[in-house]
Amino acid sequence: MADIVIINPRFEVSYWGMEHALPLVGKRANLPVACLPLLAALTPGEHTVTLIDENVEALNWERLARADVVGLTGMSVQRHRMHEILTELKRRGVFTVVGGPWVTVQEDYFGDLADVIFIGEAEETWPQFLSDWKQGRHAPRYEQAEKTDMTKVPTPRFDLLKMRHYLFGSVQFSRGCPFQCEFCDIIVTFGRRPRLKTSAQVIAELEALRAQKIEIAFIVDDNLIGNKKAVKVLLRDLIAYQEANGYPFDFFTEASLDLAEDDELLRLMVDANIISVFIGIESPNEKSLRETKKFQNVRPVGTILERVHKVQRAGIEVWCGMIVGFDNDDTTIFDAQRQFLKEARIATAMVGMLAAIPKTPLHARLAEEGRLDSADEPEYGTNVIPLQMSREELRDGYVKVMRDLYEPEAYFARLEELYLKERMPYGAGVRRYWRRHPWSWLTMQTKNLVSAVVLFVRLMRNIPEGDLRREYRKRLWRLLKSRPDANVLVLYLFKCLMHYHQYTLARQLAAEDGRLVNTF
Ligand code: B12
Ligand code: SF4
Repeated sequence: MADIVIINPRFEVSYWGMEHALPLVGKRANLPVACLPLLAALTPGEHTVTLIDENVEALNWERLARADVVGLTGMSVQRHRMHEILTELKRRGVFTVVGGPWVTVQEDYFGDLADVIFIGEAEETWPQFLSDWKQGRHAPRYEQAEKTDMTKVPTPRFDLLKMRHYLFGSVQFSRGCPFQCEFCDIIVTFGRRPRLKTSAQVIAELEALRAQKIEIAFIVDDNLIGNKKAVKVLLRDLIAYQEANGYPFDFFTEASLDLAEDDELLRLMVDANIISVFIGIESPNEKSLRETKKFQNVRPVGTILERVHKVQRAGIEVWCGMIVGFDNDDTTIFDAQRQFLKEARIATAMVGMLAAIPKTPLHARLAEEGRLDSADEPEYGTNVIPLQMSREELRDGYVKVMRDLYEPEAYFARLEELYLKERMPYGAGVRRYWRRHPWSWLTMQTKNLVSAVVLFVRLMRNIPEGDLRREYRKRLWRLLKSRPDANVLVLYLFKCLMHYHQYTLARQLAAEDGRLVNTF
């Protein structure tokens, strides 16, 4: 029997990390990384597993030194901390294993600090390693020959995490994405054939979250609609589950823009109460989209704007990822991005400089062209050397776009355009349910009002900048006058919270001594 500890190291500040906002509402992390509770569930019962999220609790080195195996996960924005932790564990003679998105694409990054590395999915390799380790004949590197059969993935052990410290929960329906974007490492790791769990697995996962009192969950799929036919079956069962249980969950997720081409899928997602979807739009520049093989965004089925508006009209808020610095981008791209996002009414837009992740086709192409900066932390924030502008122009343009997007006036103009002018039918699915269940509606309205008051008080008490507090009050008041609805009010308070993080991040980027944070 082994004493196993699996750690999610501390994150550096990032766009989605919400680090500037979380303390305002008494939370320590946005959501638990999905691999921790999953790896625990994959561990044979003869071993004991302890999960530690360093974003939630500090590491206890003495405790770690007693473990038989310490495992680390991590993304690019955790690599420095992973390195530090591994160095300390090595010093203490601890046996270490590393897996997750970063080591998967940068296998040699930790050198001898890691005794074993795992490349990609680990549903088969993790139990295999434990069996090998027990017999004293483990390999230094594990990689599955076949992609994971998602119908066999167990229910994550959320009970081993301190769930009360997270803002949201996480649940996974599928892995893989059928598209072929040149910069994307997801398809390199998880493949282009979407693989789904069964409805029974998903519902078991939701029940496990409910047992932890989680009400908002991120569906952490690479692309929820990678296999539209199969996901529709799942969504129908999810709707039945929501109906039968009084709509216990609000969801948000990630999907590709072709969502707008399928009315039935849109309706099912709305009915399942998926309230926001993150879409990789990347660029209003068609040439850049073609260059990067994002062909799903340039299909002759209407403009990108029309498609975004269609998703919004159905009742799902669109969040998006945008990229500047493609080979077909010159310095006019920055204004084009700003203009596009304004017209698209997208408040929550993560803009990043094109970055070449190792193992992607983009990385291979740029290496061949001699256009890669090999520094671990490139001076200009990305390892890509742009074609039609200087590195300074790219960096400064990116920082300025971020800064401009999150100026309160610009941000709330986008938000008000969507919620006050267009009056996006937010939460249309659950509202249909509430019309049939007025008692449930009343309970939720009351609950939302209480949450709104709590959130409002926290924001007003904890945001140090008086001008921002005034701005938020003004916008909330405007909302209340035009759309007095407790459900939308809570959402708006969340949007203020998110704004606070993004605004602070953008300001820090623009500061003279600010560290350049890219989305990679
Ligand atoms: C959902 C998601 C998010 C969510 C949730 C993040 C979270 N905290 O959990 C949100 C939207 C908040 C998010 C944010 C960010 N994300 Co993100 N995200 C994803 C996505 C789509 C799925 C991740 C997931 O939960 N998968 C499901 C779990 C079960 O899979 P897994 O973690 O890969 O684990 C499996 C294996 O890797 C392995 N494994 C993992 N760890 C370990 C450890 C050991 C010891 C072992 C044995 C095995 C093992 O076993 C698991 C089972 O097979 C991935 C893409 C992808 N498919 O990887 C990007 C991805 C991980 N994100 C990425 C990035 C860059 C970010 C941000 C930094 C972006 C930004 N600038 O804001 C932020 C970080 C914010 C933060 N502090 O949380 C990158 C990382 C790049 C890299 N190669 O390192 C990815 C790969 C996407 C991409 N290419 O851009 N993200
Ligand atoms: S749509 Fe998203 S997940 Fe799919 S290949 Fe493109 S970037 Fe990757």
